[in-house]
Amino acid sequence: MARHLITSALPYINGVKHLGNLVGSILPADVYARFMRARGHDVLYICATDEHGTPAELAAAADNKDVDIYCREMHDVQENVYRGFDISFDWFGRSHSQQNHDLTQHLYKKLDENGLIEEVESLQVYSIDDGRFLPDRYVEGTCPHCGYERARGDQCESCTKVLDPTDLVNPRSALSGSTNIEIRPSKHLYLRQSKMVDELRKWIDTKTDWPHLVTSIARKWLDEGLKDRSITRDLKWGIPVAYKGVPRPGFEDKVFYVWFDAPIEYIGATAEWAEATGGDWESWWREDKGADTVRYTEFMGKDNIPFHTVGFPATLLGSKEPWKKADYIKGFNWLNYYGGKFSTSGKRGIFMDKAIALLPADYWRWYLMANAPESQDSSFSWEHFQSIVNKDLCDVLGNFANRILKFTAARFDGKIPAAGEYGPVETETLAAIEEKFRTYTDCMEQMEFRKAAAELRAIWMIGNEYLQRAEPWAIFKQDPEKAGASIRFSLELIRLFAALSAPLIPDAARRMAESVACTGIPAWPSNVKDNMSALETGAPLPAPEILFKKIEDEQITEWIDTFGGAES
Ligand code: B3M
Ligand code: ZN
Repeated sequence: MARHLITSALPYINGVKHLGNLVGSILPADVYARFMRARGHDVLYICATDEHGTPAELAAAADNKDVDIYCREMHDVQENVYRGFDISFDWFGRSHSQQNHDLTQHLYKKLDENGLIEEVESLQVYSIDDGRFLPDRYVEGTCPHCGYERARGDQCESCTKVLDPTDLVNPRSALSGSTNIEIRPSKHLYLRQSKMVDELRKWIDTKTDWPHLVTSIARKWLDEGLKDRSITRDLKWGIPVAYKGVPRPGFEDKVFYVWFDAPIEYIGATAEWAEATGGDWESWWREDKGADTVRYTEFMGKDNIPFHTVGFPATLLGSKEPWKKADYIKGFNWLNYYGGKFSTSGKRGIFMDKAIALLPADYWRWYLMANAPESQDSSFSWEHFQSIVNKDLCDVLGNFANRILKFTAARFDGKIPAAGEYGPVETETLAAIEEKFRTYTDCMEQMEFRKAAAELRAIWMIGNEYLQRAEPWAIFKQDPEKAGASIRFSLELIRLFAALSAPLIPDAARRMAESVACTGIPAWPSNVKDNMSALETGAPLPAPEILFKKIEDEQITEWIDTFGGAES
C-alpha cells in the first residue's frame, strides 16, 4: 500500500465546464483515483475551483454579481455537477480560501528572500474608455503567432502560446469592446525564472517515464529560454501582495496573478481538507514531513502543461523548501466536437449540466474514457456516442447481465443456483479473463485509459462468449443442475465485472453488485479464479432491472437539433 496524491487541473470558476474539459483532467483523475483506492492504496484526490483573475471578474460582471458572491455560488454549482458525474474528490476546495492566501503569500515571501523576485516597471494595456488597466483576459485581439482573432491577453486558445496583453495585434477591451487603448507603465513583481532554467531542466530530465506530450512541451519552453514572468496584476480581486497582513509598499492596489496562486491551491485545498477532516496536509506536501514517500500525479489538458512543468515547479524549487513536486504528469489533447472545438465562449458543444440532464453519468464516463484524447485529439459526435454506448454498454455488458438475471428469475425462482464442477468451457473462460485482467490492470496503472477501456470491454465480451458456449437455456430441460451451475458461474462473473468496471462506471458497477445480492462494490480481485465463489447459494436476487437503455435514433436527432451537429 502506497500513498497517492492525485490532482486534476482546477476548473475556472466562470461557468460549468464542457465535456472536453471533463475528459481532459477531472474524469481521468477520478478513474485513476478510484482504481488506486480499489487496489488498496491510500489515495487523496484533490481539486478546487480556480477563482481569481480576470475570468472570474468578467463572469461576475456579466452576471451582475459581486465577484465574491459569484465565486461562492459558482463553486457550489460546479461541485454539484461533478458530484452528478460521480467524481470522487476527497476535497473540492476554493482557490480563494484563507489557506491559499496564507500559502501563496508564504511562497512569495520565500521567493523574495531567495532573491528570485524583482520589481519591474512594465508596459501594460490601459483602456481609456474603461478607465483601468486591462490585464490578461480583459484584452482580446489577434494572436501574433497564429493569427487567431479571438486570442486573449494571457494565452491563445488556438495555438496554446502564452501571451502578454501587449503582444496582441488589434487589441480591444473585453469589457467594453473599446479599441481606444494605450500602453502605460505600471510596476509589477517578476519571478526570475530565467535564473532557474538549469534547475528546472535537471528536474525535468529526471522524468524519463513522462509522456512525450508533457516533456516535449516543457523542453520547448526551457529551450526557447525562460522569460521572467510577472506574478502580479492591477486587479482588485485576488490574493493581496502582502505578507502577514502587511502589503508590499507600492503594491497596495495589486494582487497576485491567478496563475501564481492557482497551482498553490493544490496545497491550499489539501490544507482545507485537513482542517475539515482532521487530516495532516503537510504529510502529503512536505518532504520533510512524510511526503517523500507520496507518489504525486497531476492530470491536465495540454494547454496547462507549461504552467505545471515550469511555472509551478519554479515556485516550489525557488522557495528552497522541501515541497512535494509532481512525480508524474498525465497530459491530454483536445476532445473536439464534430472536428471543431468545444468552446465555452462560443457555447459550442455539450456542457456538463446539460449532459447529465440527458443521461446518467456512466454513459458519458464510458464514452469519454473509451475515446479519451490521449495520444492525439479525438472527436465527439452524437452518432459516435450512440454507437459506442449501444454497442459496449447495452449489447455487450448490459445484455450479458440481463440475460442471466432474467433467466435466474424465470427458471431458478430468482435464487442463486448452486455451483458445479468446472468443465473446459469454464476453465478456458477464466484463463481468458485472467489474461485480460492482467493487461487491464497494467493499462490502468500506466494510465493508458483508452487501452484500459478496450481491455475491460474485451473482458465483458468473454462473458458473452461464455454464454454462447455454455448455453444454459438450451441445456436447462435435460440438465437443470448443469444449467444452474453455469448460471451460477455467470452470476459470479457479474460480480467480478462489477469490481473491475467500477473505476469507469461506478454507478452501474454498484447496481450490478446489487443485482447479484451484494452490497457495495466488491473488492478488487487479486486474481480471477479465487474470486469466483463469492456468492451465497440460495440467496434471493432483486427483480432484474435493465442496466443500460439503448439510445434511440429519435433521441439523437433531437439532441443534434438542440446542440448542433456536423453542419453547425
Ligand atoms: N484554471 C485553466 C483551465 O481551466 C486553469 C487551470 C489551473 S490548474 C492550477 O484550463
Ligand atoms: Zn495563436
